Parts: sequence; structure tokens; C-alpha cells
Amino acid sequence: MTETTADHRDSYPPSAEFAAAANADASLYRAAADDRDAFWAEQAERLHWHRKWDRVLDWSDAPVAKWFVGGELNVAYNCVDRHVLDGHGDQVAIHWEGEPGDSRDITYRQLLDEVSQAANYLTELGLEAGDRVAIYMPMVPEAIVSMLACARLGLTHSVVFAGFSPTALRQRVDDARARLVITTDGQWRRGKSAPLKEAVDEALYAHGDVPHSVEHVLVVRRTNVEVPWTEGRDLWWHETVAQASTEHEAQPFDAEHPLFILYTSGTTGKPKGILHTSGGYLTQTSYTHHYVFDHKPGQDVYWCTADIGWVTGHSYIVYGPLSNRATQVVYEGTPNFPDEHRHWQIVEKYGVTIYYTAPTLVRTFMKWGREIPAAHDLSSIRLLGSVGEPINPEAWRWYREVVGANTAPIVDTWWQTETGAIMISPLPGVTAAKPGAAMTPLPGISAQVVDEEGKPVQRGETEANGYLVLDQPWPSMLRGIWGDMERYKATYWERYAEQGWYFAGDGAKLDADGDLWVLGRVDDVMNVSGHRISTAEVESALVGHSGVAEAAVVGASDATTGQGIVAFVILTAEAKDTGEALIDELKAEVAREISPIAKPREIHVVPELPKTRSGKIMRRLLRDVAEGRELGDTSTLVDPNVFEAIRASRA
Ligand code: 6R9
Repeated sequence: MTETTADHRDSYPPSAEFAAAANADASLYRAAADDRDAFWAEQAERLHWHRKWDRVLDWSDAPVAKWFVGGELNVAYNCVDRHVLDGHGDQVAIHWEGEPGDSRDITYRQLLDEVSQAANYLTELGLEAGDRVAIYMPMVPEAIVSMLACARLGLTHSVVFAGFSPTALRQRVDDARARLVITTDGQWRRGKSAPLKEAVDEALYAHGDVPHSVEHVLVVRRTNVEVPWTEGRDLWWHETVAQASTEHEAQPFDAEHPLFILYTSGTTGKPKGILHTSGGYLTQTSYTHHYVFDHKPGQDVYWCTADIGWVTGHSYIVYGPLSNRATQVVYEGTPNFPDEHRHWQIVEKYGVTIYYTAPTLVRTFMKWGREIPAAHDLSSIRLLGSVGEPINPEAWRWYREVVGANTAPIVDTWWQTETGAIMISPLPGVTAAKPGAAMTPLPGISAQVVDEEGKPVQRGETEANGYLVLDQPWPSMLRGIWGDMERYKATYWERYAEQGWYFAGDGAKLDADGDLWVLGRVDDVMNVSGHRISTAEVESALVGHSGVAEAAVVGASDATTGQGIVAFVILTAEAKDTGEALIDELKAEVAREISPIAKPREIHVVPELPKTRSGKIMRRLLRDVAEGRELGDTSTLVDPNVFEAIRASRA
């Protein structure tokens, strides 16, 4: 019943052609192993430094690192000015595609003009280096311009995903004590304008009695909806920024100057403001974007489908690609507006060569059917990327076959908001990638898979699944949690304090070849009768069945086995039988694919899965359902109503 693809192997080495032209070859690993500091110093040379560093790494104040100590640079200068000065001002930086079908091509020279105007106006507003600015915007060019203007002035931006509620915005604005909020009047959502400025007002007046830090709200006109207006506080972008001078000289900042705060979503309690700084962050985002995506400036058309509200948007739409003089697509809308052809039409229109997305979207494409991508000329695509969660082998193979014409290498990139940039991934042109495996730490990165005590797990021991740790500091590592150093230490460094390792919170295993598989968050690792089983493995087995489009698996407490496996599945159109027979077949499939011990106790057919706005399945909430508890916090869900339907499926 497993969907067979044309090319079904255990590993996929790059073609000789791809390898010959690739940015990376195996010597990179050797160079990094020989002398790590020298290796990272060489990567830092990718950037323009106003002042060279005195020392590559200072780890004496661990776990707070200083990279490129004494170095000075301007992040925005590196992403914009230097490309113009190098004679590439006319190269398109951004092919912007609006949801309603409007579009704009922005060259590096135009980008420089707009960033300079914004920098001039933010200065006029009295903002000074070190101040925080909240950016609450959809995927419009001004969002990227705003981030770069902040970087240019040494202001610390805090981008808040525009799908978040006013309460979530207020929480983040207060925590960072932002002086300015940049937003739009409204945002397009499937052809309708959803108010956004109104949400800002709601956030700022939410606790009318509590004085807050915000002095101004700067508003970009996007959907032309009417907005509530506070004279003196609120300012139109087109009346201010767009009138400012395009002349602005970028000043250098210390390598450790704070660049941004990004709050992590979806967990219990107060969101964590992950703090990133300048020199090390830009070095590693630039390095990884160049080698992992095999990016060739002036030739490739790159498209990362993330939103700037997430770290992937920060590192692989804004800082990595722009520092490497990429020409990239930025798309404002959803993949199925006006219909499910949208992404492939965009790929065709711009000749996209590198496409980077999340497994959840790949599985959605599978659900919609292969005839949709097949209706388009996708021959420009030469490399595919995946990020955000483990990609199940079925989806991996489908992605390569249907989107990548059976030839495009896939880079399955493991990293986190906290790591700032890609850490574990195949190198296209070097690695024989295995479907579902993140494979190998990148050159310059060191990771281990260890047990509770910190002992390395053995290769090939599938029962001995362990924890992923990073045992060496890396340039783009977080420098703390904003305003809460204790929490920073407790969350990431306490578990392996003795060894001084960073605890990533992910389960992982090494296969018999020593290749690394990330199995998902450790709270997603179940323990059934003393056996550790990853939710991702069971999900992968379920979606391997042609009747299943998506699956989410949780471990629910069980009196006899410790935990029992409870699965929630969405069926495909091909699923003929939806009753008990199918459920039995699915259970048998999992037993076959993994082991009888992994056989789900219950499988529920549901119409929808609860997801955060970044596309991650909220297993915590499914566990609540599976264990018959009151639901925990649902405020970050896209659609809190999905639970009515899920509950009904259990009745
Ligand atoms: C970049 C990003 C981080 C968590 C991480 C892990 C999961 C991300 C993955 C992956 C397996 C991959 N994750 N990439 N798991 N394979 N290629 O997603 O950051 O939103 O902070 O999430 O996502 O569980 O710990 P963030």
C-alpha cells in the first residue's frame, strides 16, 4: 500500500555533474577539522569588516560566547551597499509577488535607497542604537526594508508574526520595551483584507492603565482599509519614510552588537526572547546559505517560502541570501490562493532554481495530488531544501521525484531559532543523502548524540535513541534569552552542565553508517513498555500508507505500558475505506514498518490537525485530547476550532 516512486533507493549521491560545479567539496570538512578557529575566520572573510577582529572566539564567559572579538561591521551594509558598490546595483534582489497578483522587482540599488530612507526617518524619530523596534507586518517589501534599516542603525528588531494575536504582540512589545511598532493597515488573506493596524491598537490599549514603551506606530499602506488613528503617535510610511533622503552612510557596530530578538512560540508559559548578535550570526547565515544551497550569485533564483515572522525568514530570506547577493522570490500569500497552482506558477514565472520549504507543505502538496505540479514546467529547479521538522522518507521521495525531476538534491536542514543558522545538513555535491536524515554536522559544527548521562549512543542501535547536543560553540548561537540569563542557562545548559554542552531538546539517532537522524522534540519521544519510539517514526509509517495525508502521533499515559501510542490521521482522497478495516490496516502497516511495539493503541480519523502558525503540530494539545484533559493554552493555534472536530472523532 506504500506509494512507490520511480526511484527508490536508500541513499542518493549527487550526480557527477552537480558535484563538479558545487560550491562545496569534501575538503571543507577537513579544513574545519584541522583548525576550527581558522576555518571560521575564513568564513568571516565573506563579509566586509570596517575593523578586523582581534580574536575569533572568546568562550571564557560561557555559555555566552563572543565571536570575532573587537571586529566591527554593519550588517545592512553587508546585505545591500557593498553589492551596489561592487557594480551589481541593477541586479534584482527581490522578485516580490503580492497575494492579489501585483508584483514588484526590486534591484539592490532600489533596496539601498529604501533602506537609507527608512534609516534616515527612524533617526529623525530619535531612535538610537540599542533601542528595540517591533515589526508586525505581512510579507511586503517594507518588512524587509524595516529589518535592514534597524540593522543599519544598530536598532534591535523584534519581528512578531502578523498572524499572532494582539495579546501575543503586546506581550512581546512589553518584554522588549519597544519604542516603535512598524505595521501595515491590513494584510491580504485569501483575497480579503484582514485588519492589522487595528490589532496593534488593540494590543497597545489592551491594558489602558499600564504605561507602555511605544512612542510611535509607523504604518505602511497595503490593503487600503480604514484604520483607527492616534494623532501624533501614528505615522504613515508614505508620508514620512518615502519622503526621506536616500543618502545615508552606514556606521560600523561591534561584532557582538545585538541584531534581533525573536520570540519562540508554542510552548507553555512566557515566550522566550532569543537574542542574536551581529558578526557571528551574519558569518554563519552567509556561509550556510552559500554552501548548503549551493547558491551562485547572479545565476540562481532562490525561493524560501518561510515568513519573516520565523527564524527561517530572518536567516534565509533576509540575512543569508542578501549577504550573498541573491536574487530571490518573496511571496506574500498562501500556497492555495487563488488555487493550488500558485507556487508552481511562481516557480515558472521567475525560473526558480532553489526552493526551500517545510515538510508539512510537501505533504500538503502530496494531498493535493501530483498532477498539480506536473502541469507546470519546473525544470529550472536544481536544488530542494526542507526545514522545520523531520521529513518522512515518503515525502522526501515524492518531493525529489515530483518537484525535483528525480535529480535535484534535497538538503534536510536541522537548526533552531536558538542556533540562528543551519547546523546539520547534507552538503549538496558531497553528501549521499538518505531520505529523512539530516546526515552530518556542517564543517565547523560539532554535534553528538548522547544518553541521559552524556555517554555517546552506539551507531545503529535503534533502541538507543539519544539526545542531540552541540558540544562546541558556533558563531550564530544565541547569546541569551532577552532579560533572563538564568532561564537561558537553565533551559539549554543545565542538563549537561558538567560537560558544558548545549542541550537542543531534540531526540536523535545515528544509523549504522554514523549518519544522524533527528527524531523530533524529546517530549515527542514516547516510551512504550520501556521502548523509546519517536512520534516522527510512527507518523512516517502512517503517511507511508496511500490512504493517509497527514498524521500526528502522541504518547498518552497507559496503566500497563507507561505510554500508549495515539494517532490522529487525515485521509487522502484515495482512501476508499474509512472505517474499522482501514484502522486495522494502518495499525498493521505501522507494526510492519517499525515494530509491533510501535503499533498505535488508537487511531482517530480527523478532518484537520492543530498547528501553530509556523506549521508545527501542537502535540501537547493532542496529548490533552488523548488523555481526556482540559485543553492547555490554544492561543497560538491557527484555528482553535479544530478541536471540536477532533473531539467528535473520539466520541
Ligand atoms: C529552523 C526552525 C526548531 C525545531 C528543532 C526540531 C525541528 C527543524 C528540522 C527539525 C528535524 C529538521 N526541526 N528542522 N527536525 N529535521 N530538518 O524550524 O526553527 O522554529 O526554532 O524549530 O524544529 O525539533 O528543535 P524553530
